[in-house]
Amino acid sequence: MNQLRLLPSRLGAQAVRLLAAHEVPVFGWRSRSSGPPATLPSSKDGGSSSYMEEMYFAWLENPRSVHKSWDNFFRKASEEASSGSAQPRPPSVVRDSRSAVSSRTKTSKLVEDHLAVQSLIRAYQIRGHHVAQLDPLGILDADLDSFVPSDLITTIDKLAFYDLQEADLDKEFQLPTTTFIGGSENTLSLREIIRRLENTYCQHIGLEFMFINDVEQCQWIRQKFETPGVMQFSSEEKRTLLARLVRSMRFEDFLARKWSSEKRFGLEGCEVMIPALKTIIDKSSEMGIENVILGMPHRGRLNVLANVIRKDLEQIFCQFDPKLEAADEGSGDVKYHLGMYHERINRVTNRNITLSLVANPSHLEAVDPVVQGKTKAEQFYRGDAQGKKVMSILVHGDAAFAGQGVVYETFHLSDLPSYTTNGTVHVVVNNQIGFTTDPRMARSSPYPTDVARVVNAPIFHVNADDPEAVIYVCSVAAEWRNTFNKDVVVDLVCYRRRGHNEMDEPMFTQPLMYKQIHRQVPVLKKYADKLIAEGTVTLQEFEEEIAKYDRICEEAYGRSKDKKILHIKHWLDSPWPGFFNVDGEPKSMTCPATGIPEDVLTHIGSVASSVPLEDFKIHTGLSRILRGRADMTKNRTVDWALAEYMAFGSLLKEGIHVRLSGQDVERGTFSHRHHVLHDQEVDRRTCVPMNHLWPDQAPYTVCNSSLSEYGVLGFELGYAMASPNALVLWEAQFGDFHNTAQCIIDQFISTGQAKWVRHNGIVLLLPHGMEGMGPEHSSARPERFLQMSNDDSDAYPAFTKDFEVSQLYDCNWIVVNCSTPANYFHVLRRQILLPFRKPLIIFTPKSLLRHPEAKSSFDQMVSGTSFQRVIPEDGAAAQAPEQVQRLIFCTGKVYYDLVKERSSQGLEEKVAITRLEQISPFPFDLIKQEAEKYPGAELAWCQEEHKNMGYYDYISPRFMTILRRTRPIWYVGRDPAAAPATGNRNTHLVSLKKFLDTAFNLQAFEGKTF
Ligand SMILES: Cc1ncc(C[n+]2csc(CCOP(=O)(O)OP(=O)(O)O)c2C)c(N)n1
Ligand SMILES: [Mg+2]
Repeated sequence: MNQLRLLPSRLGAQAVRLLAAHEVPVFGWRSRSSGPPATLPSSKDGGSSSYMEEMYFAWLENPRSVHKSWDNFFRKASEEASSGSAQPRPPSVVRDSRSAVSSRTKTSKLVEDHLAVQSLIRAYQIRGHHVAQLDPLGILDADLDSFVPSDLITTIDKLAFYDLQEADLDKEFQLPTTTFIGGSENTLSLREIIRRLENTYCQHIGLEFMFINDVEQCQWIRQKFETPGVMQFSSEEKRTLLARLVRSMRFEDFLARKWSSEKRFGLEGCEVMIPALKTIIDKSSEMGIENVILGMPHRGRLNVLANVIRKDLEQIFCQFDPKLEAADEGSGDVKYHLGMYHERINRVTNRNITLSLVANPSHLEAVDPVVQGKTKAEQFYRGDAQGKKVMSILVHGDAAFAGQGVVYETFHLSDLPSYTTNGTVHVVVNNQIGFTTDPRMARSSPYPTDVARVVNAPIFHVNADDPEAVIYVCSVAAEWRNTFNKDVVVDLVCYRRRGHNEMDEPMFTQPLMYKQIHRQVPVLKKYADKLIAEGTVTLQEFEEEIAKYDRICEEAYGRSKDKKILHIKHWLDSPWPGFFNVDGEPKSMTCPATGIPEDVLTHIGSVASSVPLEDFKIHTGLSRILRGRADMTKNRTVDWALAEYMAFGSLLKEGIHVRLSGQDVERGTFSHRHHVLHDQEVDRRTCVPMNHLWPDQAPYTVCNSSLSEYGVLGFELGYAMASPNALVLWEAQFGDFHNTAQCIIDQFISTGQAKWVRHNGIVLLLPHGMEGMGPEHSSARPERFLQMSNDDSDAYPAFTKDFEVSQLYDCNWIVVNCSTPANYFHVLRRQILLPFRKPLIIFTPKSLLRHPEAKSSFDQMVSGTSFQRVIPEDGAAAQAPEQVQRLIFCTGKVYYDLVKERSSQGLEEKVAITRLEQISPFPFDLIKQEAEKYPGAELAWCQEEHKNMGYYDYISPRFMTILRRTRPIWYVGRDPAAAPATGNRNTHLVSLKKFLDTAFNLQAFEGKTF
């Protein structure tokens, strides 16, 4: 690319290099070897390059059609290029070319000077932020580099870079259409041009936006910041800003005074974040936003709760009381992780606004996709397809924003049709440190915000000690979001007055920075002094404002002492009005039968085997599949895919929105689902038959996701958070890939209710099974989910009437491995018919999807039928249980291997096989019944997974408890191993045969003790 250059020859080699680094080649050279190579300023936003391009193409057609100066110019450039001298040239060559300029005509000089000035303007637009004064401490470079771009006129002598001289400063230049610095003027002197550019681009705001591939958007930003006098505030606005700063600062001071040794992750050094967030909210409310969903980390969170969300102060203060008792179930969470939901009138706009702060774990940035999912769902339920009513704001720390991969994954959801929230405002608290780590050791990108460039989000860096600049930037950011419905980043370059938390000594690791911080005048004082000096407020008014807020805090503190009990429910970020009773309890403790009338099954089956759109040509292979579905429906049977169809379709009929998301879920990784039909002749013409079931059905969304697990699972979890009346499913391509979303599973799904009393009914579909495909793609790691299940292995349960449902209510999640399509159908429906919500983990099949035996009859799905937690033996062995010598318990696909082997050995009467379909919570009652039914049988657990994996470690102590340790439960399965499966097909088959032999060797455990 480097040799592709053509610039006015008088721009020195360095200029050529610098511009080339930021510009794109725009000339469509006929071929690299035949024509002169070129790089010119991008034409995408118009300006000089387009003009030059025009000239160039005209010159190519006919050299005489352009002015002589252009002819000379292109001729010379062509010669240079073909002689190879377009490479950066030594200064002597540059000087030579400059002297050539002097011989040019006056017109040529005029054109070239104008081009130079255009380049200069563009240089500021592109690189001005590198020299903007962003660090309030004045000691660091926000972009981690002290270089000063050569093409910014930081000293007079740098005019020479453009072959301009001091004498040119007072010459008037025509302004290009790509700048707004002129206001109503079309021309300005060079001196004024430079002054205005410096003002816009090199003061307390640093703008990064010239990478955006859209002229209109670039123009919009230029207009917002370049237009003279844009940053003016009324005295009312200034007073509001001051009052907000007072609250922000005095809140932290108050906590520091009352609880000097408590962690609170104070905001000191970035107090401006409170007015910043409030401005974004005010401005958005003004533009019609009614619901703002916030996600943020620890820093300043209490302050945001108090001063942005407006949580009662006493509710916050009482959290510092060590004697406060918990009233709710679960373990709760620390105060700076809790969420919040609040509806109120926005005082600036006088409109209703709902604010929610999503509870989050300590894992930084993990909440980002969750907030996006919740936002998407809220937009969906309100029919707000454009995001005009609901929006999200994400606050980030500088180190986390740069370091955590989920930030990137979340950005990549921002423009996907089924995942977009129509623009998020990101606010980075860039205190230039992460715990004890210097950013120079923590990131390789110049700014912590560079990740946002991948989605063409503009990035506004701003010195956080200039509150007016911050407010202006935030208001533009909110407007940007509302205008273009795209993400935008506000980078608050600030400092951290104290250690990482209030107990930390920052001087251990950042001595020089903290020496400066100790000298730093707090922003409130600086701003108050400014307003007092300019006469906007008096000292007395300022002091009264402080006293007023201090009094508010003191009074709330007094009231907080009366609070003896903490209700985590008061910190719920997503209330579900009407779902629970007034005490927040389920309205019943029953689960209705999950079967459905046969005519509904038949109807869904017929739609699932049809193409509801006219003139829609599907693939012949798919026609075959649809015919198969029609046959099954006629024969009153279902396979896995059809059972899923029946479950989704019937819920849609009942008004339940269903959303299935994950990689390639539309077709299904195993090509079994086909929920989206593609017209074979018309590009992008698709049909989702599931949305053609009934005229008044709920909508069905099925969407192939980006190739992310962490981001997408977090998103779906957030989506499921918004309403209990939706079945939200995330499918892993193969079950093992869930481990890249482990943080969402551990920190939210498994523990969310215990920490935040928040129910969530998300369903995880995890393809699982040892099928000789090697160690990858085999195991969805059931052992991990089971190890995190909270049911007690050692407590002998009390078998009350509602044991089944109360067990479900008490658990942290439900783990199932269904062996029949009907049971899969029932468990999906039960998920919604339960009077509460729990995450559901389903290990789903691969080969069983097409296994001829793995079919269910309509009889197992019609009204009156239900999910079977255990499927007991129902063959010959069950007819004469006292004859049975061995009762094998198993789960999932291995059942079919066991049945086949039993049959081949003719052991149907001696060996019973019972399937555990709901593994957790453990169906103690049914297992007890089964074991007691076969009093003379040895009990064995058979699994295809290795012994240290799968289910054995979970079921074994539970069997012991329910059998009161009177009978052993023998293990049959693969030996312990490090990898989940072998990569060798033969080893796989040998080990399968080996454990099947053991399963039916009735002497295998003779003489063994337990
Ligand atoms: C995923 C994750 N890794 C590590 C930590 C531990 N940790 C807590 S705060 C912090 C530093 C965060 O720095 P930054 O994002 O700049 O926020 P700041 O505290 O400076 O506001 C670290 C490493 C964490 N909470 N989450
Ligand atoms: Mg930081």
